[in-house]
Amino acid sequence: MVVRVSRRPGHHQRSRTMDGNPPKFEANIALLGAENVGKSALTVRFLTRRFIGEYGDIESIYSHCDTIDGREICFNIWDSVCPQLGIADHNNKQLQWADGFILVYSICDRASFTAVEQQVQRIRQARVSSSKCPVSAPIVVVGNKRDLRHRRTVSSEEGRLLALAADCGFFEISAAENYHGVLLAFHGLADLIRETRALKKGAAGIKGIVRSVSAVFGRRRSEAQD
Ligand SMILES: Nc1nc2c(ncn2[C@@H]2O[C@H](COP(=O)(O)OP(=O)(O)OP(=O)(O)O)[C@@H](O)[C@H]2O)c(=O)[nH]1
Ligand SMILES: [Mg+2]
Repeated sequence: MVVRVSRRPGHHQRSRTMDGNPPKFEANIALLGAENVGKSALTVRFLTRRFIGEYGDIESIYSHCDTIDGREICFNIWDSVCPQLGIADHNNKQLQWADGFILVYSICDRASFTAVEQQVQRIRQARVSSSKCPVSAPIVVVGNKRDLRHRRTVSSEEGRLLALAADCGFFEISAAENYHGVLLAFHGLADLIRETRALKKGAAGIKGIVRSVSAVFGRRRSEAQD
């Protein structure tokens, strides 16, 4: 397995805003899914707007900056290679690293849908058991290869229901046919990551207030006893 960090030309110039401040938002996104579902096709489409056709099997982490609603956002995208999914250590590394996940299946490959169902459970369980904060990492489920709907074995409803049941975003797209759907999936995940961070911050804020209030009242109580 090779993990290579590659940066797009111009990334360094764009990693700072015009007024010299660091980027407002940065997110680590891991793409997971069975073999041949189009993880690399999705990644390359998002990075270059192009569909090349064949992608090889190099596992990579790419950095990419973009502007959403006038705000700069930087993505680090881990395009994983399928066989690594079964290796616990590797999986854990990805779970620790990622702020959010894009889980990809092919609408023509039922086994790849089953793999996504299992991956959703794994991510939910890992985060709940390991994190002090009960907010789980956001997930977007992507049914790819929509252009091959005549060979479909997974209905749109099944994809939507899985996402609904596990509180994930859902998109059915074709990396081969167009860029827009791919863009929506990445930006949809960015929105969810932003919401999750706000929730965590809110929870930490409330904990902080409770701690301060307890400290003040604890002090008053001990002063009253003196
Ligand atoms: N028709 C069609 N083919 C696609 C689409 N996306 C990817 N493919 C093709 O599916 C094959 C696998 O695509 P990859 O992007 O390499 O899949 P992957 O999930 O990265 O595969 P591994 O890295 O081997 O796990 C390639 O031949 C792609 O051209 C799509 O939306 N429609
Ligand atoms: Mg690949």
